[in-house]
Amino acid sequence: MSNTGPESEYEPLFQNANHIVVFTGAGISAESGVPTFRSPDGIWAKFKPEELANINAFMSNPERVWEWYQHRRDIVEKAEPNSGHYAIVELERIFDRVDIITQNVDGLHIRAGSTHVYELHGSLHAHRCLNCSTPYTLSLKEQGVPHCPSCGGLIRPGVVWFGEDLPSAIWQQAEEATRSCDIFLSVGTSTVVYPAAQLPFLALSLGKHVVEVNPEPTDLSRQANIALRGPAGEMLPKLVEELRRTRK
Ligand code: BJW
Ligand code: ZN
Repeated sequence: MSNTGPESEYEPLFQNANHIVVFTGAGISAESGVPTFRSPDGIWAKFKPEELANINAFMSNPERVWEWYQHRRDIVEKAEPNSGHYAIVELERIFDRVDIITQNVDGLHIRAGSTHVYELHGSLHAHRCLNCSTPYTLSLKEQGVPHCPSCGGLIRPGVVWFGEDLPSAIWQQAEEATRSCDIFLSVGTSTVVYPAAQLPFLALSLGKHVVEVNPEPTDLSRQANIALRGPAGEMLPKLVEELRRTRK
């Protein structure tokens, strides 16, 4: 079943649900001015992931990779959460348990005020030593790639690059939330990067109700119980409004 807007059709799905998981990707932050990865004007249209988002790229040209992340930090620091992020915060007034599993590294769910946020791919604001993994706090004055005060190793961005494992405790929490939820809401993700993309399919295999919000169809769309076609900043506030009206 697919849908073009939040109609009463989905009400029964949400009526008795207590626990909702919201799984997000770059699309939720698009309306905050943060570029997505795989859109025609997205990050991977301008840069090659193999040159920037893996450990070999960093090892062979740390300054270039660092500069690219600095540029992205600048964009994110100027950005504000949008109505989609705030609608997700509002879900906490409607459901007993709300878990946000995000692939995003921009920190906008946390800035919007969501309580339980699992950052599967790390954060643009976290850094650690490549050599000894000691966390590192970036200072504003710093130019170029910093070195670790403990061992002199290069400091790397605290994000998950291709070929790297996801942080295991966060992954386990995300999996547990997916296994125990009633509704799995997938928002603004192309659902192509694994293992994160396993989660909506795990939810489907366990018989959870899966709802997708995305202006474009994805690999998930045909299997989702409901696919809401439109931007998150419009569809999520409408969904929340409808839930407030119907779930008293
Ligand atoms: C809107 C909207 C609006 C627009 N409202 N919606 C073959 C070879 C090699 C590796 C692999 C392979 N097959 C599988 C792998 C593994 C690989 C993988 O999945 N690759 C596939 C791409 C093929 N995965 C990994 O490597 C992962 N690790 C791993 O598997 O470890 C085990 C292993 C060990 C050793 C060797 C191999 C494996 C790690 C994945 C890490 C992903 N990292 C990135 C970069 C993070 C750091 C950074 O930001 O720089 O994470 S890649 C990038 O993609 C980023 C995102 O989190 C991730 C997902 O993208 P997302 O969020 O879905 O964005 P888009 O742009 O794709 O989609 C946006 C969507 O929004 C679109 O659908 C729009 O329509 C929609 N949208 N506006 C709502 N307003
Ligand atoms: Zn170190």
